[in-house]
Amino acid sequence: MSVSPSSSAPLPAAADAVVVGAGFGGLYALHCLRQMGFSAVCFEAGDGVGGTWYWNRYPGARCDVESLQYSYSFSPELDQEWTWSEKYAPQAEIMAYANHVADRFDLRRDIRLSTRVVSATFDEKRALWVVETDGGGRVEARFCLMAVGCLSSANKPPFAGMADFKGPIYHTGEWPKDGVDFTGQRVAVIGTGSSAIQSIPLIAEQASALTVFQRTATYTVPAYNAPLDPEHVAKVKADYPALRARARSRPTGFYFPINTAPAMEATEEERRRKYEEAWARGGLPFLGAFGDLLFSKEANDTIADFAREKIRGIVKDPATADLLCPDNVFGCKRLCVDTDYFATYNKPHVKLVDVSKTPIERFTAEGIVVAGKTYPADAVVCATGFAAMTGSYEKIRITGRDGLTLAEKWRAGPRAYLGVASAGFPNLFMITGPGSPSVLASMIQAIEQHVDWMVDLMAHMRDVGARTFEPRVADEDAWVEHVNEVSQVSLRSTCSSWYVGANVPGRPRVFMPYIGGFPVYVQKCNEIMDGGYSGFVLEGAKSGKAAPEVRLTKRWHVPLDMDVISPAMLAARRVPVV
Ligand code: N01
Repeated sequence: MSVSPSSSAPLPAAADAVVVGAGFGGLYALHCLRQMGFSAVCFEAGDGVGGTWYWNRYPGARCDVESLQYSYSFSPELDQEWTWSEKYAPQAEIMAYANHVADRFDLRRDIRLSTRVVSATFDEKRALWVVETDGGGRVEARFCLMAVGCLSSANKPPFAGMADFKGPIYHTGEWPKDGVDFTGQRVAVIGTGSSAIQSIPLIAEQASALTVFQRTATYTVPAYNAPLDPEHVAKVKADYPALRARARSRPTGFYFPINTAPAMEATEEERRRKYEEAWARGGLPFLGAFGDLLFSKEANDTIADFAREKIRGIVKDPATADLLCPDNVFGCKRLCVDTDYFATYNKPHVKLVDVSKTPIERFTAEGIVVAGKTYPADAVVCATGFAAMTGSYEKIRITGRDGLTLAEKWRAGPRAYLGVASAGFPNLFMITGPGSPSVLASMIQAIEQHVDWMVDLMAHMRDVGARTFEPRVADEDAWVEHVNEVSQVSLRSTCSSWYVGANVPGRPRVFMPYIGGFPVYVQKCNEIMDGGYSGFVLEGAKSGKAAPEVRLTKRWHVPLDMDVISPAMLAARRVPVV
């Protein structure tokens, strides 16, 4: 892969905007800012672009939204010229795509790699953000766009005795650039979330012994990943805009068949047929087999029973199969998508250790101790996930009005209006921040919608001469309450997942993403924009200002797909989000 170097020119003292992070959010933000005539500097801690895909290089890492939709939709030319090789693109190909985008849109000249932002401080008098980096760099900017990612800050549980362990300890979210060869080694994997489920089958192919430490069993659906059929790709490309438009009107921002009928209105035979059909298609759309699976426990029990039956049908040892069968709500934690995950436990050198009741006691030089027994290992893989949604904000000292830090403001849980901005922090944007659909939508579409909306707001502020924008506290409070209220309707709020911050001890328990449906959220953003940014204070705006001009956001002004988001569903806040 040939890449042009990022900027080595002297850092400008000032820019219209600082972008923090050069993942998919940061890259698109840079592109849009340029398009609208704003100058920008983007800082990236990694030595390459790609964000979470840069760091998550563990074996088997790949997207689980189909590649033809897990990609930017803003450029018809890009859609035509890029060709994905597999149904679910592997990490290396997603990285190649991110690098291609950086080159094709000439983004690198504004990106500073290997540079971590350590603080962002709002200077109230001058209405400027002062952004400082670990290398001593400093830039002042009117706007700060946080493109720090939702799942980027690794969760590293501090197991006792880790320093004593004689072998290497890896985290899936900070995988070594040159890869790891486990051939002939005894490997321990801690965790059974998406990262573990993708990596375990491949680690098992190399390792001489593999021990998996499971705290919570996981539901996972087969990926049936395969090379993409060129005819299918050509068909999609012949009418790509139509697919993109359909995706935009769907609850998750990507398109797949959804059956909105309630599960309990079907007969047992009909339900089974639907589940079998959906299982045969595989992937996240399995949860779209019926419309009420995340709203009715009775309905959910039927899909959970079906999934447990599948596990028992694959795993030969009944005791291991029992341990692998989750007993919580199906899809409550993020559903996983796998290739040969359960079958891996049929291999004689793969063992599962239950740490749900007897947690990992400690590491020793030789391995990992559970209930007084040492499980020997030459290497340990922590597939222990992320401090989701807010973890990357916590790593930067962000100080707003009156010296208030974001960490202090968010101590009891994140508070942000629409998940795009937080009162007390003027001119600070949060791309896919807490309170927006973010991780419950196809991430790249969620990013694009946010960035389009944000840059349109910046352009409007320029039109009307506003110095700052900031949410009104009352509107922010009402939004946070709404996000919480909508989450209560879904069974997803009922378990200890990273959606509620429960995977990291000590974090406040708050359902962080907006679960009311991506297009419903987009409509709300559009309404707020069309209403002259109601809910926001635009300080310094000239009176008699014109209505905001809809620029980049135009493509998000699409009607809801009433086949899957009916008025009744909207009234009951039961929009099926898989
Ligand atoms: O992290 P996770 P992940 N002792 O939090 C366990 C996205 N993603 O990196 O469930 C023992 O899901 C923890 O146990 P428990 C996707 O959105 C996407 O796998 O908390 N175990 C759990 O089993 C995903 O949901 C892809 O009880 C401990 C595991 O570690 C999100 O990222 C691929 C422990 C962590 O699972 C996070 O996935 C990968 C402890 N002290 C990730 N602490 C795609 O396919 C934690 N665990 C696109």
